[in-house]
Amino acid sequence: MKRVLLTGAAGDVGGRLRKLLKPVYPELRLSDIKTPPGLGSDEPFVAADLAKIEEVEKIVDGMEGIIHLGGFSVEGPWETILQSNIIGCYNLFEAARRKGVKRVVFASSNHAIGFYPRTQCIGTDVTVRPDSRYGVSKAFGEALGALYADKHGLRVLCLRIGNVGDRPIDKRRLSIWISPEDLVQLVRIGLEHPDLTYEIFYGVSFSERSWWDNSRAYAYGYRPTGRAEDHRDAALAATAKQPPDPVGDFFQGGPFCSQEFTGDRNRIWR
Ligand code: 15L
Repeated sequence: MKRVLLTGAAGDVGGRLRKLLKPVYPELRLSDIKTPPGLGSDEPFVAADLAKIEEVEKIVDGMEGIIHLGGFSVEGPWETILQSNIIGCYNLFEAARRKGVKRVVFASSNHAIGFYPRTQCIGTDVTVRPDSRYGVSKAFGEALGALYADKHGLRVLCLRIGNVGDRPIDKRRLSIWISPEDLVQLVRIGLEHPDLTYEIFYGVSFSERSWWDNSRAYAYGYRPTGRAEDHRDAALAATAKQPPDPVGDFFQGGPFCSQEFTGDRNRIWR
């Protein structure tokens, strides 16, 4: 695998991946709607609006693999989610098919399953329970990936990413944090593993507090090096300063669940 495209290269996660992946894929092509900060002369960049398929076809042309981080990365108004994450994601998979791309690693999110309670450990085979329009768009992307894998033979890995950072920043993130290095490990499984056809993994480092059974990732050789519990004291201290959030603190998706919430928590899960 040589010719790899990274969408969403101007974002925080894109910026981290771009640096870590360059030694692995020296020809890495970057794309985003805006120019990434500090672009090097050895970093080919092609701007594209994901909502315009002609532009997406140009960025995927000649690529063997795609890491698709592009789109809107938090909850937003429907029109924003529709253009960036629904139409944009469709354009990405459809352009990949038209241009003969072999593999796509799709950045899904924990918010596709955010309305599971923290008391439950779930695998990747559960019914999706999105906690936001954003989470719905990630569930849509996972379904689209399955369609293109089953119908067109694209190899697709969906990563339900928890929270990427140098360390877990609060109690919730102790359960869902992933180090950038561990994310690279998962991305490389998606781009290189010979047996992969379609899979969903959780994008999470090692955590004793995990809410997720990530055995599918381990079966493909994933061996996380990040250990959330090493950062426990600072993360718990940060949460102790935050106001209580009865809905967000109960569900895996945290504040994405409590935002705009008008339901009855006890009717969803007891
Ligand atoms: C996500 O999916 C977001 O992209 C990221 O900004 C964080 O909010 C993360 O989830 C999280 O749940 O912490």
